[in-house]
Amino acid sequence: MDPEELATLVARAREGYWGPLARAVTVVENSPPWEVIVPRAARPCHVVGITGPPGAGKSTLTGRLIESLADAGQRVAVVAIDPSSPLSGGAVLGDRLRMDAFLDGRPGVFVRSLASRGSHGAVAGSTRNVARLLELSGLFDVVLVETVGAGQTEVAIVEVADTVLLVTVPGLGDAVQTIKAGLMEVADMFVVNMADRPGAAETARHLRLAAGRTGVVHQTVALDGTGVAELRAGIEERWRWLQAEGRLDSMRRDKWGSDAALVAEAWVADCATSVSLNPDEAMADSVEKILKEASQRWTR
Ligand SMILES: Nc1nc2c(ncn2[C@@H]2O[C@H](COP(=O)(O)OP(=O)(O)OP(=O)(O)O)[C@@H](O)[C@H]2O)c(=O)[nH]1
Ligand SMILES: [Mg+2]
Repeated sequence: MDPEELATLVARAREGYWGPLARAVTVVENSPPWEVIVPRAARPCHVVGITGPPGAGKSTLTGRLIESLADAGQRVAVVAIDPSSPLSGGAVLGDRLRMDAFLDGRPGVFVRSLASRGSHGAVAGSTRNVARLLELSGLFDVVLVETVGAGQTEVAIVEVADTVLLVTVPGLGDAVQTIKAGLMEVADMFVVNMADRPGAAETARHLRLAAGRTGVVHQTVALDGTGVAELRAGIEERWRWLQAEGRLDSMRRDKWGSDAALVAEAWVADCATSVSLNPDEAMADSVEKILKEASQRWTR
């Protein structure tokens, strides 16, 4: 995308026009991550990734968090990644409805669903750019990114999130599953949602042990908002902690490197689709062909 066009849209958005902001988001969303350069924002905002197994209550909890943050005078942008699977396509509208239920008459809340078209790597990369764009607009204090399901997209969101919130539900099985998914290591805060169900305290204990830290496990009932104020306070506390002593800056620097690696990976995967390979040749030869194609097509 033309950087000037993006700058114009962002400038209009800064004047408080939701239309240009929505258009800029669409442009960035639809551009492969290697084609967009989102300039660094002068003022950082807290990017919070909300992830966890399907059906854990992420959208419901996100809605509650929006409400709680907006009540506290925070301006919030929300990005929800829609499932690309036709089986779960119905969740798209469901997500919107549950989120919109909290938006009536609340200025400063921008909610956007992104379709997860294309390869995982490209989608994750574009989503990271959308989060950066929302930060750049200067219109928000917090950007929430809800990712659906399990896998690459979910883990890749880590590269853009300052805080990763892992939402689980009561039951040892689920906790173990999330650990297996490798999310345990990347999560900064844990939520046992559906705490109205039996076993919530036990799951919280289990998570606390597995995480090896204390005080980072919250229990919520997203349905009625129980525990959400405490969760918001925890999120705000972490933001204050990150901003102290240059922690945020050094963390973002580290993540920038791994993000670049992911974008490069997505680029190579994209190029690989147009290379004809032969299963009889050595793997190294196939890899070389792909890398050659990728470097030939790279024109910046
Ligand atoms: N009992 C109970 N049900 C809840 C709670 N939070 C959410 N739910 C219900 O759980 C179901 C799934 O909630 P969602 O918010 O759609 O969960 P999700 O994690 O966003 O789901 P996906 O986006 O499909 O992965 C809905 O029917 C909610 O009403 C809770 O705290 N307690
Ligand atoms: Mg959801």
